[in-house]
Amino acid sequence: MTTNIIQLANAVRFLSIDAVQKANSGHPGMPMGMADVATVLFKDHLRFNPQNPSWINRDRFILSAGHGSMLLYSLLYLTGYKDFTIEALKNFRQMNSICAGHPEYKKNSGIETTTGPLGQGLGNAVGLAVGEEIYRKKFSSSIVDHKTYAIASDGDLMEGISHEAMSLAGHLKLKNLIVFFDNNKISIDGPTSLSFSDDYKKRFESYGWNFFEVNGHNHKQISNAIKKASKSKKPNIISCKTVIGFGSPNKSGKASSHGSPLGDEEIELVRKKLKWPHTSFEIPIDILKTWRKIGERGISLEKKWSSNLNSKNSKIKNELESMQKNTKLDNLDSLINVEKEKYFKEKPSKATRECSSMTIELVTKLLPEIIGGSADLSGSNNTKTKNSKIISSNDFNGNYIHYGIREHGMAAAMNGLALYGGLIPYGGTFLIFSDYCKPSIRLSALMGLKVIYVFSHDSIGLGEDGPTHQPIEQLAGLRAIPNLNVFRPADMNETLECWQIALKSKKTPSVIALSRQKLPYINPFHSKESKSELGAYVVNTTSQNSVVTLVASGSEVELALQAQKELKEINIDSKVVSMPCQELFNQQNNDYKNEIINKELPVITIEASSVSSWEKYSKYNMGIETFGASAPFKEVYKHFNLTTAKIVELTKRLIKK
Ligand SMILES: Cc1ncc(C[n+]2csc(CCOP(=O)(O)OP(=O)(O)O)c2C)c(N)n1
Repeated sequence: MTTNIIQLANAVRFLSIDAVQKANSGHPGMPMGMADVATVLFKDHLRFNPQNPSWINRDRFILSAGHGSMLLYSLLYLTGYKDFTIEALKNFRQMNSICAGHPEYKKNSGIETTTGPLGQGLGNAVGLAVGEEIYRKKFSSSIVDHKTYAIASDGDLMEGISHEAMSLAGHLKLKNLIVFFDNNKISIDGPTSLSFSDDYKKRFESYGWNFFEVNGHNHKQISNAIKKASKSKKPNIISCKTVIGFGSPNKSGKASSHGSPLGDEEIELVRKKLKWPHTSFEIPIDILKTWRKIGERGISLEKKWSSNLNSKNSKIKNELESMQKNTKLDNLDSLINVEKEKYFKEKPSKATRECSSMTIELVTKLLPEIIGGSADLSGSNNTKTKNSKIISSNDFNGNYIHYGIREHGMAAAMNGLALYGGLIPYGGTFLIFSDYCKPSIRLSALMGLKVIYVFSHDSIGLGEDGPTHQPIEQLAGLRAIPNLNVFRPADMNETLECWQIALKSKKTPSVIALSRQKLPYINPFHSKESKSELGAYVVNTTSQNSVVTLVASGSEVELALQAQKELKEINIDSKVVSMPCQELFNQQNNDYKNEIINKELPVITIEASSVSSWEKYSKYNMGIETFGASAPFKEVYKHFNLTTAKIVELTKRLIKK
């Protein structure tokens, strides 16, 4: 241990202490405890370039224990990331500050992912490490060969998601993944012994990880463990025995340092104890210079890397660029249009999960950067196609991951894949189990990532599996998430269009809910323009003077169209609207919205699901407000009064005929 490195670590500690104190809120204990580990990592191991935070071959650094955000912000400031000025640090936790309470992903800033919900960062790190393997395989280790580092706390490792994520990483032998476990044995309620007695070593080794143990305040031990981990053939976890609130005479080793400012008096005592005589936010120039030099090393690292890349065949360089920027997406529209035209002629009656499969097969031919998968429901979600090539521990030259029954881990890993750069992940399970992915879906939306969730078996239409498997409130719950497009296509045409929108979407993740049961082709006219892009459109009107509007999504569009026929037989004219995406419809101008849903006439909405997300369009909502039932699907529909007879009956009542 040289004095210098202790001072470097203390700079991280005191910036964290001071920022939390100034904000009068935050978590000083974790950054104080992990400052040594982070300093060794950034000083001697991490490859990064603050001048270009998006350099594709940088090592990724994920702070899964997001509550320790000041650790990250201090490091980004000290090493010279331009968004992280001393002023920004002083604005910790204030409105619009880059130094938010928990790290919030911002492209090109140095914050690789949004963390705070414990365990998510670890799941992201697994996805990022898979991303690295995929890129390395495609472009060779002379172009892509970097590590993914993460810091995980007791809380991260207690969360269920950590089991899924780490088990998957072990299975895939993600050797470039190195996790530091902040083993301070303290969480909010007190010592972790209150609730936890797992044997970590056995646990991690059984996943197929290397387990190292170091004193997290011993720089040499930390560095040696990183060196060993760097050469391994498996994922690595370095358990760092640390003291939370290190340096605080009265609060170190105690839960009291976890989540509140230390207080002025205690801070003075820490300054004395750690021999840091400087004022609040003051970093002596020599220490700052040393840190900045560490950051500057990245410039030459990247330069060297670039000249190596430039010396290669230009085809490789172009491919790398094309993959990162998804340039092949430019050809998507024409590809989709050809298919739309073809199916307009064929008018296939198919379950939309099959339509989705046909679309996936099509688009994966064009876009090698699409990385699919399923949580053990490939055949049911129809996510695996003839173009799917399995990714395994000995072959990352594929585009499909068997995630196993690990929905939460899958969703978090997909966020990591999307964050990697250029990769477009999609992953499947039943809509009912979207609940198992929900915390990660929320983060896809919060971060604005292009992640595509393929959720089949989207209603009581799945039939005999019964209420445990029949989603009721899931669509409404997903629609309540800001910045998430929830698609529920009705036929092949809409499925193609929904996939097209999802793939082109820049900052919004997508859910595509798909039927298990066969549905008719409902698209009445061929148009190159995407109708689904408007969120809703008129499928059929029996007269310009329709007296009722029937609005439905997915499988219930068929029901609405049948009811329309029956209404016509008794001289009631109606308009049927398909609404594959409420979020996109809500974004249209008022003229269009009024044209589609004329509120002067009765509007009936029909969806085999909770009605709560439809009440904004109408008072008359046909749906399901209880759990489902176990029976053949047509009977279940009848049981819940989702029938044409009931639509006709309600219409008659509303128009008083
Ligand atoms: C999913 C989730 N549950 C609960 C919390 C609230 N929370 C924040 S930190 C924390 C645990 C703190 O213990 P640890 O992870 O050991 O962090 P340390 O005390 O070492 O900083 C909890 C429960 C959270 N952020 N995420």
